[in-house]
Amino acid sequence: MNKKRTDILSRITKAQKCLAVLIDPDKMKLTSVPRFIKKANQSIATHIFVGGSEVDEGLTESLVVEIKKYTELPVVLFPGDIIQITDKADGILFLSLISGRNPDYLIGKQVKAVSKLSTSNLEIIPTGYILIENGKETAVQRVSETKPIPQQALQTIKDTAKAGELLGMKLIYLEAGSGAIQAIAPHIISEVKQNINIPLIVGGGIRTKSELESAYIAGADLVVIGTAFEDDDTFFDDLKKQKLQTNI
Ligand code: 1GP
Repeated sequence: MNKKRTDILSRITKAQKCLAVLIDPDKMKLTSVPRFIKKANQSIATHIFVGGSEVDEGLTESLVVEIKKYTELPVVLFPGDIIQITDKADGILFLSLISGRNPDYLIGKQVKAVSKLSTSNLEIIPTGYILIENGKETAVQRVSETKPIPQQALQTIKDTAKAGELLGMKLIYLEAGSGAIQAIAPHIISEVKQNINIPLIVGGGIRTKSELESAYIAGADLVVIGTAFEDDDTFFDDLKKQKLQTNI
């Protein structure tokens, strides 16, 4: 276990901001991978995340193999389920959905994943995953049968993130959900960041360069964007290397 390196923790420790491009195996055709990844390579993206809430068996592995033909960027699994685990990637966010109260997503699926992970070389990154309400029901909410934390419940959001840190998690992920109407508000990012001593990932509903910059300025160490690239891959052109002011 833990032989490959994804660079996530080391880059963030050096105060470098990261951008992960999220690819959902259910939505990305293998034939679209070369063009998409070429554009990602020319952008400020630092990681490729692969995962989705509902993905058929086998799709993730073939997608990861195809992506790795075209990029040196670390490929990190962001799995919605155990069947998305493949040794072909470099690492995995080992998620616990700590905003919810469904034991399967807090610890059940993690226990079932161990036999697969113990024979893999993936870098395993324990991650406290916190779903925040965004204005519509998300796939994570539906599949996990959990409730997101309301944006107004700031103290609960902060305490949940801190509890994740105290449990030994290495990252906290504030998630508004794929295609969220409202991304995580900058004041929530900033309050959570000030209250924890581990790196912060933010994702869900970020569609523009200015929203990305706001998330970084508020304190996000790594931002995840999926839908905006899926809908229009010319968004990569706005994010070409050296175009952003933030130190990436
Ligand atoms: C979803 O946070 C990610 O898990 C990315 O969300 O697809 O809205 O960018 P978007």
